[in-house]
Amino acid sequence: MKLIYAIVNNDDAHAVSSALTKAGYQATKLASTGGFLMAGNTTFLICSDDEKVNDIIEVIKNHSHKRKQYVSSVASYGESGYASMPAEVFVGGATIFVTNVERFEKV
Ligand code: 2BA
Repeated sequence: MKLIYAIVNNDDAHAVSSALTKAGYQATKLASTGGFLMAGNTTFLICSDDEKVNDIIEVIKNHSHKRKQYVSSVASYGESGYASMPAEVFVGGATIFVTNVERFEKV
């Protein structure tokens, strides 16, 4: 058994959630925050049989999109001061971790 953690953009969360349900996979959604952009994202927890992991990742991949986001960075000009300049970062599609599950129970 594996536990899949998938961090997706909030804008894709609904589509990912619907696609997982439609494909017959159970998932738990957690509201999360990216440590770099400090923006909200969604973390899915999905526990599944080993042989289904690739299919689940494919479902997530098909509904998660790459996007450009801007983060403000500060440039210093010595004594003449500072200027705030937006820097581009590419976020997503999905960041996925797969771990082993030692024990799984529903009691
Ligand atoms: P954030 O930490 O808010 O990162 C958003 C995007 O900012 C990242 O997109 C990446 O393009 C950029 N970024 C992050 N840290 C950076 C740094 N130190 N220098 C320059 N650019 C940086 P993604 O890589 O697609 O990550 C999207 C979200 O997935 C992240 O949001 C974070 O919540 C999660 N994530 C990504 N890698 C992770 C990891 N190794 N461990 C845990 N969570 C991770």
